[in-house]
Amino acid sequence: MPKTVERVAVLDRTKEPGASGEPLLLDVQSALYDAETRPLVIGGRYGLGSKDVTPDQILGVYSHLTSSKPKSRFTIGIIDDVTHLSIPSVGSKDLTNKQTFQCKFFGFGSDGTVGANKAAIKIIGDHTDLNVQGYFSYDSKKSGGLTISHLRFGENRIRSAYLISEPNFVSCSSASYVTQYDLLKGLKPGGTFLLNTVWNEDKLERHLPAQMKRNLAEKNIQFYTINAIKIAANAGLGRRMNTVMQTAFFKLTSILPFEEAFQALKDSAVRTYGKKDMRLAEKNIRAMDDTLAHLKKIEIPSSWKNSEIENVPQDADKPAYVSRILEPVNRLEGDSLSVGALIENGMVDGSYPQGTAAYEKRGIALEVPEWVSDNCTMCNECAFVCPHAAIRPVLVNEAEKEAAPAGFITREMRGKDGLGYRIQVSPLDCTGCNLCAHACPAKDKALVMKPFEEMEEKEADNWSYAVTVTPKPNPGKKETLPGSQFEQPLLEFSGACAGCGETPYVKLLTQLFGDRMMIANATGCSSIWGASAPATPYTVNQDGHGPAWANSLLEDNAEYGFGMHLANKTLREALAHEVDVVLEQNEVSENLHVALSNWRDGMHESEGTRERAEDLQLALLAEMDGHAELEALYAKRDLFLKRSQWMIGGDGWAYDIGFGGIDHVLASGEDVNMLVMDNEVYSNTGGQSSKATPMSALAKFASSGKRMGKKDLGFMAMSYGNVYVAQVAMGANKKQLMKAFLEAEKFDGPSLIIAYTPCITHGISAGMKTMLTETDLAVSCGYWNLYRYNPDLIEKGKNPMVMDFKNQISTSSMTF
Ligand SMILES: Cc1ncc(C[n+]2csc(CCOP(=O)(O)OP(=O)(O)O)c2C)c(N)n1
Ligand code: SF4
Ligand code: SF4
Ligand code: SF4
Repeated sequence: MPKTVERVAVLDRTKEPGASGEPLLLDVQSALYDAETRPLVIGGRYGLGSKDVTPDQILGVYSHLTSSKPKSRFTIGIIDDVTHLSIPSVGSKDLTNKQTFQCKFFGFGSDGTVGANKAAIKIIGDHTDLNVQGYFSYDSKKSGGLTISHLRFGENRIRSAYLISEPNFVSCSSASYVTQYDLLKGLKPGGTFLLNTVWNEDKLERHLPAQMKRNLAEKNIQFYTINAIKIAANAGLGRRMNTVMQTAFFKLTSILPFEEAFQALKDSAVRTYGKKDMRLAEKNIRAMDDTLAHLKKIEIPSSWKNSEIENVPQDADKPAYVSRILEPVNRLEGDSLSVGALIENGMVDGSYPQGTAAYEKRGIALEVPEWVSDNCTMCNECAFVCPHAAIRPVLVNEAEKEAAPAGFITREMRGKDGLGYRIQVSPLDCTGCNLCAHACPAKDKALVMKPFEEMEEKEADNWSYAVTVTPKPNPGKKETLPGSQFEQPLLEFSGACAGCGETPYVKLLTQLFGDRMMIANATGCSSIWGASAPATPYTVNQDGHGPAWANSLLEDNAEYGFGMHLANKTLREALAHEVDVVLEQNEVSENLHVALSNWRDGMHESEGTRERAEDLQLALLAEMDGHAELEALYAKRDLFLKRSQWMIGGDGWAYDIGFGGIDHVLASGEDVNMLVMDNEVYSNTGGQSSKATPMSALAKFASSGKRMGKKDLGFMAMSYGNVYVAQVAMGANKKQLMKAFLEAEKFDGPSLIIAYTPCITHGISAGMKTMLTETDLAVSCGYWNLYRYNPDLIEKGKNPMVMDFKNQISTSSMTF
């Protein structure tokens, strides 16, 4: 280090609460302690919360070092208006070489954009001497979320280790993004914007936001559209439109002579897909050929320069958290939120308000189901299977029918005077997975998939109205399939993949027990779709009751949930002791005595727990004034209800990484419930094999076929003798699934439910719309056995093992 150095700033990408400084800072300070010209050494934190570290932040550090009184501790990339440790920014700066061509691709998770961009980098790297760079950023949703690919190409070495802020080219795979993100932010004047859309000029005029129109016109942007979905679908590629967008990219940029790029793309398709199936390669080539004919240059009307930016009226009922935190984060403006804003919105302890996924309205479906009322048998199966709670039966009374929007037709609910029934979809929350339409058992289908735009126009008001009608008492029984669906799902609009096999199970649990559930969630897909910050899909009912949810780790989830259970149990036992004392003193009214005794007798019973808890609360309220002991009981009213303790997670948790804890907790004999969503791989990390992966299956880490057979977790648990164990499969037998959930929760001891769970990582050839059929095939070919092992039956002199599948195998395992 030159002797002339007077000041040093050390940057640590960590925060060490309680330490006198971060590790690298302390090391540098120690190393320079004996230096002759001991310079001033200050320490900063950077890149926390995965924040991008940009040139202006680093320039800010230099600038700060030269200030008269530099802070000894500081932070960059965060606006800290509470401890005031952040240092001022020097304003946005892109230091990337001007010759470097920068591109941003806004994709839709699993549409192939990221893969296509990786392929583009390879093509350009292979065919030119250009330097190439790619970085891929994702939101917290599973597939169907936002992906942004940042690509740089140039003759000079690329040293820009930060995201692109001033692109030459922007591509967008989803037209719904035009209102959600500032897609043109930083796009250079004269740059190119490519939009995948079905809109023609008239519709562009109607749908593009005014700010975007202004930018396009003022910056003289070269604007192109393409209907990539249609081209991909015509070529037999479903919604995988990456090939189309990639071809358009090479056509619109001159990074490579187009003919050369075109040939390279075709070669790449043959290399990538040809090995498995030459027909797939041919479909891709057909899509490429079609692209050129359909790429359309939009002449930007000069009037767009003066587009008037409308003032969108704010919804007064919207919680502050939604408008101040959720919406800016979802607009990709989260980095501009200050520490103070988080504190003001109640996020000091790291907890998030529930039910905020309902405000996201992602609009990611291409097609949405339309209800054909005359064909409907009111079976509620559609709502039962929907992974996103985007389709529901709605009940309306006469007055609500009168007040409903014109298109809100209803069917009469037989035997329920005047009650109208309707199946209502929320187009903006639907993912277009098709499961409901597939599951609809009506002879003439009562659900037909229709284009999103059409359904959004027809159904948006109907959905808005449906969520305002008063909740009605369940006209059926909550314990039956149709009846369960009249209960409000307390898990809705999660960020799981379209058609996910996991969420319908958990959604059903919330309909049965959600108002008193405590969930410990293992890390895995369910911890991601269960809490995709900033939105939370777990929600509350009209009384403010809903599941309490938390995620600890993959390896300790059973113990984590066990801790929740023991804490609750200990507190309730102490409360029971206090109740006993009051009962023994025998100085309360008969009414309160009955309420206390009922509560005491049934404190471990799920059935009727809410009624007993409410009765006791009311009885205490009536006579507690001036009675310290009664007031003390009332203060603990949160403990009156018997909680329903669940530990949930995937097979990676249950069979592998968290197995030791599961075994320990099952052996404890305590009253807890576990749900294992067995998709037979580690899905969240891309499909690695687990001990649940069946023999010979191909998975990551088992690329030549898994050598060992699948571990029998259910059998292991059954060997304890006092554990309730069930295997279930939603598409195969919904009634058996219901029975298993109800019995497990009722069982006064540990229970384990292993649920067969198709997943996008399985690569089901017909797509996730056949998710339920897959589970059915798994059962009917004898691969997945449905059973319930209920130790309670032993006491009744019965066989505890109930096989819920037919002896006869009806499907060949090859079909499965
Ligand atoms: C101890 C530990 N190892 C690895 C990981 C990385 N990891 C996060 S989620 C996950 C996959 C979990 O798979 P599974 O339990 O089957 O749930 P799924 O994602 O399939 O729902 C892994 C390996 C981790 N979080 N903790
Ligand atoms: S298409 Fe899928 S997400 Fe949409 S309502 Fe049907 S089941 Fe739900
Ligand atoms: S599954 Fe079909 S028949 Fe059943 S309620 Fe839904 S729309 Fe009606
Ligand atoms: S379990 Fe599979 S389908 Fe569900 S969110 Fe995870 S990856 Fe997607």
